[in-house]
Amino acid sequence: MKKIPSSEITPEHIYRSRRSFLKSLGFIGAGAAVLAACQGQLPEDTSSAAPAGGSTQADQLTSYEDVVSYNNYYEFTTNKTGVARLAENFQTDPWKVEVGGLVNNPGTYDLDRIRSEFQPEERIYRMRCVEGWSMVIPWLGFPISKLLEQVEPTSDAKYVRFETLYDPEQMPGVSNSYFPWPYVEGLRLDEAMNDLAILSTGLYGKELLPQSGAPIRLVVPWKYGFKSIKSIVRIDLVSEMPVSLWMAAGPSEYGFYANVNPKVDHPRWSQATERRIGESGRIPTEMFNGYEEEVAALYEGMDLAVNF
Ligand SMILES: Nc1nc2c(c(=O)[nH]1)N[C@H]1C(S)=C(S)[C@@H](COP(=O)(O)O)O[C@H]1N2
Ligand SMILES: [Mo]
Repeated sequence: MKKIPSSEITPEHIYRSRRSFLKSLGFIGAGAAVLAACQGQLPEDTSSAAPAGGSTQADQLTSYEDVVSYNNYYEFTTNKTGVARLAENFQTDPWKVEVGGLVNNPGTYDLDRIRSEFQPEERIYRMRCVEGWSMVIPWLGFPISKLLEQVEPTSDAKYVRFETLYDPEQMPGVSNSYFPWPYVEGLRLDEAMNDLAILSTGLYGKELLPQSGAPIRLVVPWKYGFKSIKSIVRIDLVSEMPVSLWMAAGPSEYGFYANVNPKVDHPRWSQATERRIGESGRIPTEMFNGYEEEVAALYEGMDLAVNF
C-alpha cells in the first residue's frame, strides 16, 4: 500500500486557518446556492470546501484528536472511547473490495487500484449520528459514482449493497450476537450516484485509521452516521432493497433511508438538535443535515415520516 508523503499531510492548524479564510470570504455558512455558484471560481487550494448547505452556523472543523478517539464501530466495541485502542492492530493491508452483482464489469479493487483510478480529494462534510452528536470532518474521498460508472450497473440494478469485513479474530465486538453480522448497509442507486456520496480512504490528509473505517468506508453526509459503513469488503448492485444491520436489529427505529430530519423523531428521542463534539451546548439539526439543496429532489413525493 502506498503511503501518503508527509508533504501532503495538512496539519490541523492549516485546515483551521484555511477554513476561517473561506469563512471570511463568505463561502462557509452562506448557503448552498452561493457555494454552488462560486465553486468553479475558487482558487485551487480552497476548492475543497464542501457544500455548506443552508447552515447559519459557523462550521468549525472537529479536531483530529476528537475524530479519531470518539467512534462508533460495533465490531470492536459499543464503547465509543474504546474503539481506537481495540482496533489499533486491525490489518488493512492488503485489502480487496469485490464489486459485483448486477453489473457488466465486476471487479476486484485493491487499495492501489482505488487510489490510482479514483484519486481521492478533500471533501469537508458534516456528519450526524442518529444518537444526536455530530462532527465536521475533512474527508479524503471520491464519488462512488466513479466506481459505479466503471462497473456498469445493468438495467435491473436498483440498489447498492455494502458489506463490512467480518473477522472474529480481529473484531472482539462481533461476539455480541444481538447484532446480525456482518454489518450491511444500502443505498438506492440514484442516491449512490449523487455527487455528495463518497467512498473515503482518509481524513485530515492522512489515511484512515482503523477506528474511522480503514482502509475504505462510505460517507453519506445527508444521512445518519450509521449509513456510512466502515471497512468495506463487498459492494453489490442488487434489484431488491437491502436489509441493513440496523433495519434487522431494530426495524421500528431504523429504516432504510435514515435521512437526517429534525422533524421526524427517533421513537425514543427527539432529532431536533445535536451536540457538536468538542463544542458546548446544542445546535438545531438541519433538514438533510444541511444538504437539502443537493439531495431533496431524490425524495420528491415521498412521505419521509413513513420512509424514515
Ligand atoms: N462497519 C461499521 N460501520 C459503521 C458503524 C459500525 O458500528 N460498524 N457505526 C456507524 C455509526 S452509528 C456511525 S455514527 C459512524 C461513526 O463514524 P466515525 O466513528 O468515523 O465518527 O460509523 C458508522 N459505520
Ligand atoms: Mo451513529
